[in-house]
Amino acid sequence: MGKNITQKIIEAHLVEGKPEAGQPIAIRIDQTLTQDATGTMAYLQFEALGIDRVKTERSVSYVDHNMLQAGFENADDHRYLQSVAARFGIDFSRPGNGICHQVHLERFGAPGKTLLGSDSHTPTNGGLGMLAIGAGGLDVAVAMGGGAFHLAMPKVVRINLKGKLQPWVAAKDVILEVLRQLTVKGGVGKIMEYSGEGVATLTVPERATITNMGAELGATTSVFPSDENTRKYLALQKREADWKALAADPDAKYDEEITIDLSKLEPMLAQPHSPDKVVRVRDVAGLKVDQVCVGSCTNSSLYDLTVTAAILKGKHVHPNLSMTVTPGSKQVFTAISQTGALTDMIAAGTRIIESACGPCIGMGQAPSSGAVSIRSFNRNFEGRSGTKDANVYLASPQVCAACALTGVITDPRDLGVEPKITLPTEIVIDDAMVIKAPSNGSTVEILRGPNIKPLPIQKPLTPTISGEILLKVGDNITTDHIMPAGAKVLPLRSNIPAISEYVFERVDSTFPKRAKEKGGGIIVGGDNYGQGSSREHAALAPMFLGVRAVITKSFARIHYANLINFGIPPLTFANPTDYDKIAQGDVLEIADVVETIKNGGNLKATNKTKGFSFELKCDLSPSSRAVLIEGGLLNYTKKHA
Ligand code: MIC
Ligand code: SF4
Repeated sequence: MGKNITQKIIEAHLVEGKPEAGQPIAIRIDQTLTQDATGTMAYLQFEALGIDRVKTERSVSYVDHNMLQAGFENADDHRYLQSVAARFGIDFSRPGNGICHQVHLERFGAPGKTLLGSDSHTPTNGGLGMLAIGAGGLDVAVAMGGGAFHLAMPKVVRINLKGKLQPWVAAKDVILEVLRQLTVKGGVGKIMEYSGEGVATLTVPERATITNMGAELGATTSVFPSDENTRKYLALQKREADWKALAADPDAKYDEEITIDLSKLEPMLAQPHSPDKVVRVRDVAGLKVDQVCVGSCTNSSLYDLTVTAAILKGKHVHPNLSMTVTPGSKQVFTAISQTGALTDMIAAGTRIIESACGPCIGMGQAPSSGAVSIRSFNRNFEGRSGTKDANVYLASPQVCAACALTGVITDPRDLGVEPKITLPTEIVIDDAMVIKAPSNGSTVEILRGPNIKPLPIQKPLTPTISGEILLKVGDNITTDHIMPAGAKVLPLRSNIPAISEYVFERVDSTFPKRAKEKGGGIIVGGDNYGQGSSREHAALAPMFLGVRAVITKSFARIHYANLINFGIPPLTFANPTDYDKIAQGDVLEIADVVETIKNGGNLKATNKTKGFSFELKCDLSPSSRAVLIEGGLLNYTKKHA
C-alpha cells in the first residue's frame, strides 16, 4: 500500500512502536533548534543530563526573542548560551542573525529529515519537506543527547490544494482559511500534509508561512512535498546537495481530507483574540487602524518584505498610524538593502526593527490603549502585544501594507492592480553570524550571570494528591495566559523563582501569592488547555508554586507533554459535566495516584468541600507513566540513561 510523506519520514526514523494513529511511537531526531527564551532552560537541563557532547547531526542555538537589553539579564543569557553551545558542540546563531525558523529554513533545514525545536513554530521547516516538531526544552535536551522523541502517532490529514491564488491573495490566506474551517483545536493529534496541483504554485517561503501557522491549529506539525520549487530554493541558498524529492505515493492513504480551492480564496484576517476568528477583510473594512506590523517567523521572508515594499513604494504610511517592519533574517535584511526594498520602506515612513521576534512576543512596540493593530504575525492572544486592551488582527503582508496606506482596514484589491515584483536570482550567503562549535569543547568555560538560577527539582509523585482548586478557567487557555511573555517577564526565563511571580498574571494576579499561602494546589481548565507556545515555564513555574495536578476537559499537545516532563499529572474529567460541578476554592483529594497511574484505569477524586466523588482520566503511554511517577523526565533520564 502507498505511503504518505508523514509515514515515509516517520518510518525512516522509527525507534519504537507501531506508526498507527494514536499508538505511542518514538522517533530519532536529526536536528534540533532552540531559541534563547526557551534555550537557557533547555541547556541547563542538558547540563543536568551529564552528557559530554550533542549526538544529533546538527543542533543550533538561536538568539531572537530576548533582544531588548534593558538590563543585564538578557545579555547574560546570550553569553551563557554562546558558551554552553561551544562547550557541547552546538552551532550558535548570534543575536542579529534572525528568527530561528526563518534562518533554519534558509541555512539548515532539509527534506526528509526530522527537526525538534523548543519553539511551537518549529513546523515552519515543514515547508521544505521536513518533519519539524515543536516541543518543550527538556524534550529537545534529551534529543540533543541522542534520546528519541516520544509521541502518539498522529492522524494524517490531507489538505488538497486546487487551483492558484488570485492577485492580492497570499499564502497567509490559505492557512487563515484552514484555521477558519478547523479552529485552534482542529489539528490536535494530527499532522497536516499538503498535496494537490496547487502545491507547485507556492514557493518554499509561502509554504513555510502555511506550515508555521499550522501550530495555531494545535497540529503536531504540517508538511509539504519536496519538489522542483524546493530544489530551486535550496539552490538559491547554495545548498542544492541537501535537496531530495519527497512526495506521497499516488495511492497513499490519509485519515482525513479537506480540499481548498486557492483560486476562490479572498484576503482574510483573524480578529481579536484568536487566530481562528477568521473573516474576509471586506467584512470588516473601514475600521480605523492605529498600528501595522510586518514580520515574525510567519511572514518575514524576502518575498514578504519585497511585496510590502512594492505596495508602499512612492507613498507614505497614514499619519494616524505607526508601521514597523522586522526582517526575518540577516540574509533577508541584506537582500532588501541591496534591491532597494528597504529604501522604499524607510521612505514610506516605516520603523525598521532588527531581525528578531520583536513585537510578536511583546518585546517593544506595544500598541496604544484600545488600539487596533494589524500584524502579519501568527498569534493575537489577548495582552500578548503588551497592551491588555489592544485589538490585534492577523493578516498577510499585502493586507498589512494596504491598511498602512489608508489608515483603515482595507481589502488590498481596492488599491487596484497588484504591483509586480521580481526577486533577485542571487543573494548574499554569509554564515559568519553562526559560530561553529569547536570539535572538542571540553575545556570551554560556561559563563553564568546572577540571573541564571539553578533548576528547581521535582519530587517523585505521592500516593495521594490533595489541595484546593486555586483557579478554574475556561476553554482555549493559552500558555500566554499561564506564563506571560513580553519585555517585563521574558528576561526572567532563566530564573524560575522570579518568573513564577507572574503565573496567570493577566487572568488572576493573586494566583502566585495564593498558591504559596496554600502550600500549592490544583488548577482546573476547560478544552484545549495550554494551547500556543511551547514554553515549559508554563509547567515549571506552576510546579515551583506547588501546583500538584491540572484537571481539564482536554489539553494541547506540547503543554500536556511539558506537564508530564515536570512531574505534574495532566488529568481529564472522565465525565466532562463534572467540570461544572466543581468550583474554585473547593478542596479535592485524589487517591491511589501512583498505583493507578502505574496500572492504568481512572483515578478517583473526592470533592471534600461539596462531598461527592468523580473520576479522572490519565491517558499515558507506558514510558510517560514511569516519567510522571519518578517526578519528571529529568529524574527519569538521569536514572535510566
Ligand atoms: C511564541 O511565539 O509564543 C514563542 C515565544 O515563540 C514561544 C516560545 C517561548 O515562549 O519562548 C513558542 O511559540 O513556543
Ligand atoms: Fe518569535 Fe513570534 Fe515566531 Fe514565536 S511566533 S518564534 S515570538 S516570531
